[in-house]
Amino acid sequence: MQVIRRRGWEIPEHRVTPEPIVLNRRAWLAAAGALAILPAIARADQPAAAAAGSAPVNPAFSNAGRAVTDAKYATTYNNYYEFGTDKSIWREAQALPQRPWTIRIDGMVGKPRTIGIDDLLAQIPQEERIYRHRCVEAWAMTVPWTGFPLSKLVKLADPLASARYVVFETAQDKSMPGLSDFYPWPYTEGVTIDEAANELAFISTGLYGKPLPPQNGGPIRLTLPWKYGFKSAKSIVRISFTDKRPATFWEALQASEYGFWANVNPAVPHPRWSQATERLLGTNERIPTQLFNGYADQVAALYAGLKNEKLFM
Ligand SMILES: Nc1nc2c(c(=O)[nH]1)N[C@H]1C(S)=C(S)[C@@H](COP(=O)(O)O)O[C@H]1N2
Ligand SMILES: [Mo]
Repeated sequence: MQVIRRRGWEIPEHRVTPEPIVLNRRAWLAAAGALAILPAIARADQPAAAAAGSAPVNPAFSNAGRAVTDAKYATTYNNYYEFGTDKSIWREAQALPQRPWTIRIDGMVGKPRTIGIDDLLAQIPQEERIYRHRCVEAWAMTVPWTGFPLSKLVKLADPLASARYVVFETAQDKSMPGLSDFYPWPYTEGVTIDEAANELAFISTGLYGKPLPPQNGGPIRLTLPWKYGFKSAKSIVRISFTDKRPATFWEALQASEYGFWANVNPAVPHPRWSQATERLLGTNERIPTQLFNGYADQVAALYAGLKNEKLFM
């Protein structure tokens, strides 16, 4: 990953968030939620609606304490190395087919299997959550994701009691020019079983009330708001359970810069830059970075027993 270079089209704007529009959308979503009490027969063909990315807002995550980033920035400024190392791969990423899409569930599970994404969406109710996102490169955004808690997917996968880590492997597709580069593909990330069980750990299938765009990791990605963004693996095709800590993509590439834990911490600089502040996409405002990206109350306890681990990078 490289140091931020400001692109011509990242013109600072005064207020990226058209708050009334966000509120209107929420009101609309609330109305859509009210429709959900219609008889089941009216919902029998809902997988299409679920796949469309809109779902009722979870009130516990309806306010991330920051203005929501304008969708045009979050969907056109992306890290997706399979498509190339610069931030403007969103057009190229449109070539990644979003259907059919299957996810292999294997390793230490009761019954290894492959599940189609629409099957999965039909089995787990969707909700919307507004989360802050902090890239290790010191840019940040605040966006509404649609999806479901990772814990629900773990439950469905039915891991053995001896499983200690959940490993996510992501797509390798012929539409991806970056796969010819020397990186240790496939992009792999992992969390502990305890991290996966945390309320904040989320699987995203939508963004801004629409299906998750390919450049943001469509059709299905991980979203871990207290960790640096590289942990949130995009376009997942395989979820494995294991008792050994996995070799993850960025750690394999450069362990001194991108560690397994990667919890956001303003006090631990990246070897090549400070992590004390972050730049908000859209406004380019620079604000202080918070420990665990401001989610310490929900996640700090996960790491209480790991004093000797290199926790934050
Ligand atoms: N498969 C895959 N997942 C990935 C990446 C990637 O290059 N490939 N980049 C990561 C990084 S560094 C960040 S910051 C986030 C960016 O997500 P966004 O483009 O939706 O903002 O995706 C993460 N997930
Ligand atoms: Mo990142």
